[in-house]
Amino acid sequence: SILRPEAGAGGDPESGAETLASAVRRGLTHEPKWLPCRFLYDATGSELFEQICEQPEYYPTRTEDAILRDQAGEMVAGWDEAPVMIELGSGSSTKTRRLIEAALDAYDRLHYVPVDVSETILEESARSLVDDYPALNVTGIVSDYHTALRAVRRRFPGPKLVVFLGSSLGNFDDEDAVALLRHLSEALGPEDRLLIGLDQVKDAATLEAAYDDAAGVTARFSKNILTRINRELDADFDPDRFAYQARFVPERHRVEMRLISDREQDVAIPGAGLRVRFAAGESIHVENSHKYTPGLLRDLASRSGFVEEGSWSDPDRYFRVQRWRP
Ligand code: AVJ
Repeated sequence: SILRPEAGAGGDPESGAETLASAVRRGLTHEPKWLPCRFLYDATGSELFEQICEQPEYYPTRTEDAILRDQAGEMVAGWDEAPVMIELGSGSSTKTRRLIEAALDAYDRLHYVPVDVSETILEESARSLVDDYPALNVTGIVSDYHTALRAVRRRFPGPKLVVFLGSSLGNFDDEDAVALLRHLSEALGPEDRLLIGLDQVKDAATLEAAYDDAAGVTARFSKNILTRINRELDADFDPDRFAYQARFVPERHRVEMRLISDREQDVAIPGAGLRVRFAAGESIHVENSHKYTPGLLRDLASRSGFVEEGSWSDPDRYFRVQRWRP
């Protein structure tokens, strides 16, 4: 079944409430120019992201999958009966199958609750999971993370294992990451756990290649935000007049992704009531992908009201999955 909880009053601007037009007005009149990365994921952007995951340079997806393949049993152990497994930003749930299978092995049955803003993705993944695992019960929640957490607390009183994989938290700035995780730690009870997967700091060349693959898929993914603004706000961006750049900034422990105007140019965005001037070399900051070390993870956990309980990595230490208790 599918739940559609109502968002709370007020709401923060990144929670899904802000329209593209308003984000474009806010971001492209700001100095330096920027756009919220969640607008990268329209149908084309989601398709391109799937292709990114298959690029040889983009190691996070396959590395996390290998960690789960080998160590999922330990990650889901420790309860007398199956905790409800809540997955934030479930996407297509492929890696989650490792955890679902481990939990079904350990507990024989499982209630899996994927949370995603896309109802289509939820429906598709719920259907194929239910077809494949007769002992699995699936309830999808269509909402942003904050709204979902409130709904989960009301509806599922028993022990919970919240799963937040794929380095999805990597898109959040430090303060926003702590705010989300703090909200989560406050929503969880003493029997509940968080399983979080985050990409790790490594040499700049490996990181920059992962975010600027030779086939140009990540560049197309980033430029798709301009195409989307053209389509939805009737703008006249020429994506070919922007170069794509990915830079690792060690002080900020993140890869920063930008589109850089290759000349001085004006862009009309009627749907946002805006004309925007770009100087030659001026950039739009479109995404950050934060990278962690074991020390940064410990800080993140403690600032968010969590304590580390388990930690699993790959032989190269490229990626890490941790289990935290509130
Ligand atoms: C979906 C946030 C995990 O940061 O690795 C990949 C997004 N952007 N390539 C990441 C992304 C460009 C991805 N996350």
